[in-house]
This record gives sequence, C-alpha cells and structure tokens, in this order.
Amino acid sequence: MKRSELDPDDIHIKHYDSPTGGWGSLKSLIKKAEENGLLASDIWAMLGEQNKPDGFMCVSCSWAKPKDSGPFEFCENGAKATIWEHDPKKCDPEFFASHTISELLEWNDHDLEKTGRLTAPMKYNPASDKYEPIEWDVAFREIAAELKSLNPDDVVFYASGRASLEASHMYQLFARIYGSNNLPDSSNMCHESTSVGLPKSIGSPVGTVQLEDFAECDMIFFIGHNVGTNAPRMLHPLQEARKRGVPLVTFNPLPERGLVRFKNPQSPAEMLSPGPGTEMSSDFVQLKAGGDLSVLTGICKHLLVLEDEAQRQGQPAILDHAFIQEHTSGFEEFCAFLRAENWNEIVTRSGIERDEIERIAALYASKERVIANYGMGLTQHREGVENVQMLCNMLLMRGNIGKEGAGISPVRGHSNVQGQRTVGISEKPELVPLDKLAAFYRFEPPRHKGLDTVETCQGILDGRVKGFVGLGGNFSRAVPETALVEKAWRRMELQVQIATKLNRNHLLTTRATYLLPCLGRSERDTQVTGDQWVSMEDSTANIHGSFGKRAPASDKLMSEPAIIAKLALATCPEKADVPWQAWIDDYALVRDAIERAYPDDFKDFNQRFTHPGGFHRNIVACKREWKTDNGKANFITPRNLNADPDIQVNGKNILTLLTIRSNDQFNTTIYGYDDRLRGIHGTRMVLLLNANDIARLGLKEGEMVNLRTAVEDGVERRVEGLRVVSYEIPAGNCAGYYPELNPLMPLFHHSRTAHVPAAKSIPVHIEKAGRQEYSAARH
Ligand SMILES: Nc1nc2c(c(=O)[nH]1)N[C@H]1C(S)=C(S)[C@@H](COP(=O)(O)OP(=O)(O)OC[C@H]3O[C@@H](n4cnc5c(=O)[nH]c(N)nc54)[C@H](O)[C@@H]3O)O[C@H]1N2
Ligand SMILES: Nc1nc2c(c(=O)[nH]1)N[C@H]1C(S)=C(S)[C@@H](COP(=O)(O)OP(=O)(O)OC[C@H]3O[C@@H](n4cnc5c(=O)[nH]c(N)nc54)[C@H](O)[C@@H]3O)O[C@H]1N2
Ligand SMILES: [Mo]
Repeated sequence: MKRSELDPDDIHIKHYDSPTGGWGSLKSLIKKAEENGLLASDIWAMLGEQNKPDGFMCVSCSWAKPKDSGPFEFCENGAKATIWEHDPKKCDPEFFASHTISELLEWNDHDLEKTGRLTAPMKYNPASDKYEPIEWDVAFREIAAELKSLNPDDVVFYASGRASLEASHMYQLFARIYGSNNLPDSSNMCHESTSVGLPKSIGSPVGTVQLEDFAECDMIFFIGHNVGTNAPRMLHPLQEARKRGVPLVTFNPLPERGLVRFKNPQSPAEMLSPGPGTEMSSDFVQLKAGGDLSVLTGICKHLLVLEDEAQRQGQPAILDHAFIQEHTSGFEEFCAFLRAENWNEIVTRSGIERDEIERIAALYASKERVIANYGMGLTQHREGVENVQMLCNMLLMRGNIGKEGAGISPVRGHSNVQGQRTVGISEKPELVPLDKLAAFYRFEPPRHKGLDTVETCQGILDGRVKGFVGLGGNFSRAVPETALVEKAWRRMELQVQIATKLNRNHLLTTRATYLLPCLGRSERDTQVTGDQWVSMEDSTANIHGSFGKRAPASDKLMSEPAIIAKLALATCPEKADVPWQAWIDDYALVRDAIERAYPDDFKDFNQRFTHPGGFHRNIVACKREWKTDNGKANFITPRNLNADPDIQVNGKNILTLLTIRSNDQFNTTIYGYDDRLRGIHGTRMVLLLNANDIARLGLKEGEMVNLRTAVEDGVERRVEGLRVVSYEIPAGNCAGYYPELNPLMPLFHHSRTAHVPAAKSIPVHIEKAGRQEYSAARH
C-alpha cells in the first residue's frame, strides 16, 4: 500500500449556501460509513446507543447530553467519530511487518489513521526500523525498568482529553506516585485560558450555564466557536431559542454556515420542507481576528453611556447596581478604563463600526437573561485570558451570572477534557487535593509545579524532557513549532503511547518506544466482576455514565484503566498503598476513590452517574457564591486592547493567520479532504484570503503560495504549497487548516498567563513558490 496521492482533478472550491445539518449532513455520513466498509444496519444500531443513559457517550465533542434523548442523539460529526473508532480495518502486526517507520513517515495523517485500529502491543526495533509485537507483561516490565532509570521530573504524562474519569484519576495518581507532576493535557492548548481566567473572575474554572438555561434565556452571544462543525448537537438548543425569537449575536471573522442557517437532520418535518432552514445568527459581527477584546470593551463602554442617559431621564437603571454592590469588586477601576478607551482604537482593532457596537450594546441592555458561549476564537490568543475575563465583565455589569437563563458557557473540546482536570490531571499542584491523596495512599506526592504543554515542548527542545507517556492524543502534531519539536523528539529515551489508531507522533521513535493499543469507548470492557461502566464530565459540568456494548476490535486490547494500573503495578508497587488490581476488577471502586477525594462534586457518585442527564457538579458560582480570594466576583481590567503583542502590523504585507478545523476532521484525525460547509473539496492545503488582499498582493485565485512566519527570531518557519481561495474574511486576516499549518506557530507565541498557543493570530508573510516575498509595494 502506498500513501494516497490526492488527485488535482478532485479539488474544487465552490460557495456553499445550504443550511448546516439537512440532507448534506446525512449524505456525508452515509458516504463516510460506506468508505469505512460498514453496513447501514450496523451504523444505525451503533448510533442508537450514542449519548443514551444506557449507552456510550460520544467520543467527539463535550457538549451536554440531554435527559430526555430522542431515538437518535447524535450529529454528523459525532457519528463520524463513532464510525472512525469502529473501523473494521486493522493496523495489526502484519501491517507493521510490511512497513518500515521511515516509509510510514512519508504517509499523511489521513492515511496513517485509515490503516485501522491498533490490535496488539508493539515495540519499535531500530535494527529492522519496524514496530514488532511484544507481550503485554514484557512491555509493562520493560517500560517500568525504563521509567525507573529516569528522573521522574524528566518524564511527562500527557493526556488528550478523551479518557474517562476513572482512567484519568488513576493516571494522575500513577504519575504522582512515580514522582512526577508533569501532567499537561490538551486543555493546555484549548480552554486553559478559561481555567486560568474564570477562577479570578467568578471563582470557578468551569462555566455556569446548563442545558435548561437555553430554554430560559432571552439573548445569546456566540463568540469564536464553529458550532456547526465542532459541537453540532448544540445547534438544537440554539435553534429552539431562535424559534422563540431570542436574538443570537455572533462574533466571528468567518461566516460559518452553522451560525448562518441550520436544518435539523433528526426532524422529518424540517428535512421534508423545502425552506432554507432556521436563520441562526440574528446579528453577525464579522470582526477581525483578535478584535473581541475591543468589541467587548466597546459594548461595556456604551453600557455606561446608556446608564448615564437612563439616570438623567429617570428611566430604570441599565446596570445591575444591587448585584454589583453586593457581589462584585473592581467595578470603579473597570469603569475608569472604559471611559478612558477611545472609539478610534476600538474600531480600528476590531474592524467594526462604532454604531454597530452601540447597537449590540443597546440590544444587550434590553435583555434580562443572557448567555455567552465561546470557543477557540476567544481562548487561543496571546491575551486569551483577558478575552475571557472581559466577557465576564460584560456579563457581570448586568448581573448575568448566577441566575436562570444566563451565564458564561465555555464550549469545551474533547469529550472528557473538563473532567480530566476535575479529577486531578493537572500540572498545577495547588489544584489537586495532594494532602488527601498522600493520606489515602500513604505516599509523598511531589509538591512543585509540573510542566504544561508549552513547557514540555521547551523541555523536549532543550533535551531536559527524556520520557513521554501519552494517554491518547497526537502531541507532536498538535503543538506549536512542530518542525523543531519533531526533530528534538527522537532524542528522548522513552516513549509510551496508549492509543486506538496510528498517528504521526507514534512514528517519532525514541531510544525505547512502545505502542499500547486500548479499547475505544463504544467497546465492551469486560473485567472479572463483569462489563464495566465508565464516566465523563461534559461542558456544562454534568457527569454521565458510559457503557460500551460493541465487540472489541481485537481480543488483545486492554482498557485504559487496566493499562494504567498494570504500568503502576510494574513500576512502583512499593511506593504507595493503592488497590490497583481491585480497581481493574471493578471500576466502581475507582469511582468511590474519586468521591473520597472530591466529596463536594461527586457525592453518591456510583448511585447517581447513570441517571438520565447525569448529575451536576457543585458549581457554586451558579448560586452566586464566589470562591475567589476576596469572596467576590471580580471585574478585571485588561492592560490595553492589544490582543496580540506579536502582531506588529508595521507593513501591509503582514497578515494575521487563524488556524481552523474543517468539517472533516477531529483535531489531528483527518477523516477526509472535504470541508463541505466552507465549499472546499479535495484538499486541505488552502489559504483563505479576502478578495481585496488577493488583488492588493497581486495574487490570483487558485495560485499556489507559501507562508512564512513574520517573526524575526532567527528561526525560519515556512509551510509550502497552499492554494489561494477567495473567501469572506476580513482584509488583513487569512485562514488555513490545523495541524498542517502548525510549523508556523512559534513556541513563545502563547497566552501570557495560561500558555495556550495563540493559534488564532499568527503573523505571516505570503510568498510565491520561488520564495519571493509578496508586498504591497511591489505589486
Ligand atoms: N468535528 C469536530 N468536533 C470537534 C473538534 C474537531 O476537530 N472536529 N475538536 C474538538 C476540540 S478539542 C475543540 S477545542 C473544539 C474546537 O471548536 P472551536 O472552538 O469551534 O474551534 P475552531 O474550529 O478552531 O474554530 C474557532 C472558531 O473561531 C473563529 N475565530 C478565529 N479567530 C477568532 C477571533 O479572533 N475572534 C473570534 N470571535 N472568532 C475567531 C474561527 O473562524 C472559527 O469559527 O471542538 C471540539 N469538537
Ligand atoms: N494550530 C492549531 N493547533 C491546535 C489547535 C488549533 O486550533 N490550531 N487546537 C488545539 C486543541 S483545542 C487541542 S484539544 C489539541 C488536540 O491535541 P490532541 O488531543 O493531542 O490530539 P487528537 O488529534 O485529539 O488525538 C488523536 C489521537 O488520539 C488517539 N485516540 C483516539 N481515541 C482514543 C481513545 O479512546 N483512547 C486513547 N488512548 N487514544 C485515543 C488516536 O490514536 C488519535 O490518533 O490540538 C491543539 N492544537
Ligand atoms: Mo481542544
């Protein structure tokens, strides 16, 4: 088998103006299933189990699962993820016997994962340059010996956000007993800006909105999230709100289809009606990337003007004075900042006119119960934390936190990324109940801060990090500075990857490299006490049970909890008193352990987690109790409106690149080469540009260009071979796909305080294939 070459004749770009969902969604799904060799009857049986109280929780996004589910509770992309996991093809020892790693390194991401499910534990043999089978017990013994030969501080235990609460709690305990707090997870590249920003604002690292609030709200903000692709089930509550006439105000540089029109593929009435579907955004604010801080400041600034006017005219107040007085701190300083900011700067930085911002502010001022949702467009900036806190400020001004139908709603990524942090996967020891763990299991956990994702990359580049254990994910492909990280990766001593499918990270072999295949979530997990349940936490802090019923892809697979426990038993059984074997036998005991460590959040865990709709963690900000240092919700004043100090637009030929996901991928997992909702087919190597920029730079649609990072630090970062596509994107911005464009992201280009890579604002130059730089001056 050779890696597939894309046929240039298959590439076509055309405007897509149908609704999200609808027949396009069903067609895309059926095509995907057929490509994977699945029968229609299998698919429907499997999808009927998805997101049900007695079935498995979707492996795609983390959006809330309703109590009263219909016969099918899935979306196009959740179904794709399930189909992808349920791949009848096998990436088995025979496959590895016939391909060297050097050869596989030439394959692309799509083709690597398309080889199918990993079926047996493998170890890399440098002599043959191949992965070769190894017995589980031998693998555990050898990995333990390797781990023991390393300094625990030099080993990183990464988690990608998918593993269950049970596996995650066991994983962090194993790492800490071994002696390491190096527990970064994908959240470090994602919503860490939320986890760092919200606790200072409202004393909670997670949002305050629940599914029921959508039925009560009278206005919705939707900021920097591509819901039609990345959390499509969320379109249902949004659509219901729209049908009630609730305004939905979107901030996004791209006119994402899901935020324009939607037809519910699970509603026969809608599918059969010829209409264009529901209009999703009532107001689409197509701001420049990084312009959110400015628009939000403008809205807040105008609220003060409206308040002054209301007072002058003896009208009801615009601000919620009682709430501000009783519950908040920092309002005076924040007002002084708002009054001092000038409109010219707000308009220039956001690209949005003052009267438009004032109109949105007036709309907001007229509503009583407002929800603000947001995603990567807000968090993946140098000032991502400030962005999140500014959104909080706006909500606090009108008391929109801690009341029904209102609140802040970070839309998380991976299906259990929020839960992993809840049960102890964190490099920040102050967030973990270490004293309790020490007392329960009689060991001394390390107390110093561990490495986060950016620091791990730095450690790999410096040669300080010597071992990497991955609980899922494709770390080297997802991080910034990919080219340098990949090169340095091979200098490590040890790599252990627990995974379901082969990816590029697995091919970056280190001195000792092990690939441990695990069960997927939809698969039956049988242990001595019977088939096991696991659990996860969704974006709205509800905990759900998940029960896999499908036959495992291979009888050699082990579950994630079992792999972790066996690693712990082989590596450091003497260092602590943990009933690892009993935990493998019965995961209910792990849930008891979680409840013991986190009694407030997990009260009666085993009794409650299989209830329809799950149970809500005890998020006290929802009740207006603030677990902040001063016991108040805080207005936090940003330093200035510059969302990105690396973007010095000192020449017109520097553009701001935002890296985005297509409708045919799950992070680094590439399902295919079509981005139906953006009208791009047959290729991912595109650069979306404003028509005026194309003309200004003397480019032509369809022309091939290269991108080079516009940062002068002695490192050359370049991605070649991108096709110019004219797109409705603000002038000065351009967009292309992650992970292909990750080599352009400098490692230092991240949120100052949360260290989230600033993937939505990378300064770039466009070059012609001959490496001649394009500048406005020359053309
Ligand atoms: N099918 C599918 N589902 C997924 C994933 C997937 O890859 N595929 N990934 C999962 C994960 S881990 C995550 S974190 C989420 C990601 O889901 P999203 O948060 O939607 O992330 P992105 O796809 O990166 O898109 C970010 C959106 O922000 C916009 N944007 C970019 N820059 C700015 C800006 O400066 N301001 C504003 N206001 N908007 C901006 C982009 O145009 C885009 O619409 O989805 C999860 N769900
Ligand atoms: N430029 C740019 N970079 C980004 C982003 C961006 O928007 N732009 N987004 C960032 C974000 S939000 C995130 S979350 C990260 C994602 O980074 P990661 O979480 O590291 O990457 P994924 O692509 O989700 O990981 C896919 C792999 O997980 C494994 N896997 C799948 N299912 C399972 C399972 O059930 N168990 C186990 N053990 N393994 C499994 C498979 O082997 C698969 O190849 O990327 C970040 N990087
Ligand atoms: Mo994410």
